[in-house]
Amino acid sequence: MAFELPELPYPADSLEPHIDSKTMNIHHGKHHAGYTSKLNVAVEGTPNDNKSIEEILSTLDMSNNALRNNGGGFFNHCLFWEILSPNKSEMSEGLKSAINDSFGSFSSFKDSFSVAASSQFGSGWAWLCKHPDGSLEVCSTPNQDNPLMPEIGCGGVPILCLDVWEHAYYLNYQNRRPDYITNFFEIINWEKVSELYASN
Ligand code: MN3
Repeated sequence: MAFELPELPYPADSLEPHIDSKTMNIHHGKHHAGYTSKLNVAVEGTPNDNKSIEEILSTLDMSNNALRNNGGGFFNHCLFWEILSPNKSEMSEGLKSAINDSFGSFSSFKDSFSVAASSQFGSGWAWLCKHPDGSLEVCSTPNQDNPLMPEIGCGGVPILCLDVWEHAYYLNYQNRRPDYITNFFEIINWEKVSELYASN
């Protein structure tokens, strides 16, 4: 059962001016498509062949670089497209109070997430994760690693993420990663993040 590249849930130009359509098209159609097909090569004929991506990542042998990089790349981008939206939405009361309980305020959460995203050296991701007790944690990971993988040092289920690889922003922002991070907050699908908070 092969993994499939999901369609973008909105038109590629609809996140402009925050993320430009050329970046979206290359990012989804080339980068994410590449991770997807290489993931399929990495699982074909192995015991991982019929497992969900979450199961593959949570039981990953971290020395299996093909699976680590392409499985991570597949999962991370699937989540990333889902938690973006051209439409403004409100977060649930449940998520709002979890953010206040874990960070003190939305503004402290935003600062903490922005620092995680800006201080990740080189390529990687920033994450908001939910622990089993409902509390939230912000962290960052290098390359295509993510919090589902073993030995990552940040735990829980990821419910929000930001791709800080240069391919995610360089055409529009060049070296201005901080501006990309600021604008990311204009296009977060809080309804989806709230759904993920409630269901995980
Ligand atoms: Mn990417």
